[in-house]
Amino acid sequence: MAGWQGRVLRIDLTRKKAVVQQLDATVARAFIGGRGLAIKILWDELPPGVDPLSPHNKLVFATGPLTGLPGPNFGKLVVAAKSPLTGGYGDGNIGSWTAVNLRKAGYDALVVEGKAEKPVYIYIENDKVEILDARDYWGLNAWAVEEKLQKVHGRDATVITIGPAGENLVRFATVISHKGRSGGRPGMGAVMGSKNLKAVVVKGKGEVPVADKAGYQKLAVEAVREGSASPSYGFWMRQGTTSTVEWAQEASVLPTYNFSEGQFEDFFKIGGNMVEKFETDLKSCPLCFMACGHWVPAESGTVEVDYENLAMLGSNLGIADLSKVGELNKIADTMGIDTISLGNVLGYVMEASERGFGDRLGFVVEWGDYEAAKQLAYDIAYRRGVGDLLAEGVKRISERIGGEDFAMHIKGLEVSAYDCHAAPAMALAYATSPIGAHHKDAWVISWEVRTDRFGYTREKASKVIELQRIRGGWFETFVGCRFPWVEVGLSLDWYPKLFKTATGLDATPDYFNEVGDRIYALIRAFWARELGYWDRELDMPPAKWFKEPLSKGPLRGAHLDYDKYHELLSHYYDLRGWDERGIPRRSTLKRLGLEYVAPVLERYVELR
Ligand code: PTT
Repeated sequence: MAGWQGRVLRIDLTRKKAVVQQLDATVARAFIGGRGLAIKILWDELPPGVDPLSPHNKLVFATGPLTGLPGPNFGKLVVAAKSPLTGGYGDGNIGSWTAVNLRKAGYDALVVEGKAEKPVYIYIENDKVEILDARDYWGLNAWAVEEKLQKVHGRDATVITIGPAGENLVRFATVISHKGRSGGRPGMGAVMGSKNLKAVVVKGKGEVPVADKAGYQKLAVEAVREGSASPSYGFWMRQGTTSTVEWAQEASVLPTYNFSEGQFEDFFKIGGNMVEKFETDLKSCPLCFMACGHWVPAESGTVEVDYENLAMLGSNLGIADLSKVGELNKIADTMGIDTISLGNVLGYVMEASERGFGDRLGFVVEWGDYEAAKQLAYDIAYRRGVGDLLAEGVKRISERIGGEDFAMHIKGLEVSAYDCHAAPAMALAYATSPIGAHHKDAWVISWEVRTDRFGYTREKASKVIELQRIRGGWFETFVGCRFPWVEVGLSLDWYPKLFKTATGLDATPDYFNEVGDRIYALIRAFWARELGYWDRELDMPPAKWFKEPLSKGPLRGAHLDYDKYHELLSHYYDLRGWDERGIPRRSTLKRLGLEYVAPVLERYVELR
């Protein structure tokens, strides 16, 4: 099976055992790798309804057949588990040398199960696999752990770790690598912490298998050359994702004051131009020609900033100072907390304060209060005082103290940085994302604002699916960064060609799309099984976007329409072959080769 290592490393921390399992070729073809492999493992192996923070949950680090190869940015892996934040499927895609090294060490994936008695870390060097004492590392922040582990194991040993937030089971704790990469928004860091696992350290000394080495090499060089010659490449290298602040302001979708408005008067103080002016360093994931990591001065030292971080910790909180936003970003990176969820939780607190919930919170925080935001971020990471409640995420907080209408989440995952008062397709993309309100599967908003901004058409539902197939089906399974395609317009045609030379398999766009559909159907089944029910209300965007129109700016008065949104959602279900409640039809499961799912699924929902 060229292209895949054909080996999955499984480590049971309870029994202190490591075994290597062969990767079944049929599974590899049907699910490819990354997210596909992760959901297949979680569906097949998790006891239904398992507590995500129990030893029975499994944490999957999965690469794909392109991971670790030179070419347009294949230095990433998917980290997945049942989410402690949402109770459904959770994953993230993190850039790290650990992705490359895992493949070079001879594995397509690492699956961690059980729970260690005491803090440990995993050390992998090809066939040598050790579970080592992590007591000296427990409690350290994510950056310090990485430095210390590399001192012990050498700089060629690469690290994915958690910070204190993961140890303290903050429900939106992430895993961290290379000081600026964070992955697994729906609490993958908490799952790791629940297993008493501080870090995974990998050295890989072998080769990544390729079917046609010369053919692959040639294509990879040409693809990178094409990407680097793109007219947008120069600007991208200067500002990366941070120029999205200016774009979002112009389009009235910049989250402002907890998603109450789409424009922020001081946007320019936290935007791409400011980042370009003060930039101190530029870093990239492994094997990347695009370097999205722009480092700027923070209050203490420097930090990498991205669009989501600037918007969620800046405009969304009314904080208009790059070094202060950078500092909040840095706290999130060192503590191992997702910036998007952090920005939502703090935004919720500020709005709750404004609406007179101070007595329920026990304190009041004004918009733009940076010192309070900083303090709360640390309190969340250590679950100190009110931080213990805030570490639960906005869904649970609002269920406890009220204000559900302004708790900005879908299925429990806090909303990424695009306001949807005037973007129904983006709202649909969030609502139908397989992990909750994340933008990664369908960043349809750039298309939407250029076309029929206010429409709820079938074409929009179709566009969301088209993007979900490519982003969720292609890039999350062969596992590479989507930025070459999204940001500098690298043609999608390269990927099936690269895949073919890497694996020897003919891979048409239809093949990848079908794999994507299979994964989406299986993830949906997983949600229904784990929640024990399903209802289309779970695919609804936050109430605020329907009930509270934008109060200023060129789109003043804009809001989502409840009935029309339901029509849009029905189009989406229909196009996917799902029933009117959002459950894949029996015929759809059959078409996708998922017949084995039906008998389990119908214990929880009626199949149509
Ligand atoms: C990703 C999410 C994003 S998406 C951002 S900024 W982005 C936030 N970054 C955080 C951060 O930083 N620190 C922190 N403590 N929390 C953070 N939370 C947020 O996490 C790097 C890039 C980016 S930057 C994006 S869009 C693209 N995402 C890809 C994806 O999802 N799949 C894929 N095949 N390719 C992608 N390429 C791009 O990668 P999650 P990363 Mg990612 C400091 O992790 O869980 O998916 O959440 O991880 O390697 O840092 O992504 O404007």
